[in-house]
Amino acid sequence: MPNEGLRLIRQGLSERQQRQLVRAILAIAKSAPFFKPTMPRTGKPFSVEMTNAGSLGWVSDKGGYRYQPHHPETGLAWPPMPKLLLDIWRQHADYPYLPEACLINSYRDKARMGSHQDRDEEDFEAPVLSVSLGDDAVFHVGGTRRSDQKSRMMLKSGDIIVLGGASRLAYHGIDRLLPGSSTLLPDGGRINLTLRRVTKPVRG
Ligand code: MD6
Ligand code: FE
Repeated sequence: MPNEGLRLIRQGLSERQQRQLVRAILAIAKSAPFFKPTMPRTGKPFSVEMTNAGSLGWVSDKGGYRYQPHHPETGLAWPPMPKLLLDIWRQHADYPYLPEACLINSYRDKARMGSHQDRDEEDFEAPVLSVSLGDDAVFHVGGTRRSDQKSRMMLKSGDIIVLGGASRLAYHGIDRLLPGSSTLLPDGGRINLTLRRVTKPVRG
């Protein structure tokens, strides 16, 4: 079956919840400012800016892709994960342990996200859950080989995607934004949040 384990929950967040999350993210960005990650080998900057919340955050630079407990520029611990996100995870992730990282990607204008797998976590049993806020974006998802056929869908503000099971290691990315399609964010653009369990839980 194509894309088994992929769930798209259209309008999984109410408008009120979306506004609440935007406020939480703006507060996070005050103590953990958005930074521009770079590609490990080439040093080429990403077209998105990133920051994180939670006990671990995803970063990329000359040292490679990794999770670390502190911001790469300020050296400070990442701000705590907003409670609303933990509630969303409990509701939709179908996984008994809480996420440790919330990667916050900020897109403006022509920013995009090349096709990739999320595979820097220790445990692929846990899904990755994503929340979209702001402008519409064209999302693509394929199989576990880069060359597999891709399907495309429009992600709108408030939509949730869960990549789990057979889709946990599916290639996916963002082709482009539809600038000006949402008024949610004060400066326009799009923010995507991805919630991840990073370490293997100690099962009792
Ligand atoms: C984005 N999303 O929507 C990029 N990763 O901006 C992702 O890279 C992603 O949507 C893992 C699971 C769901 C996703
Ligand atoms: Fe991803």
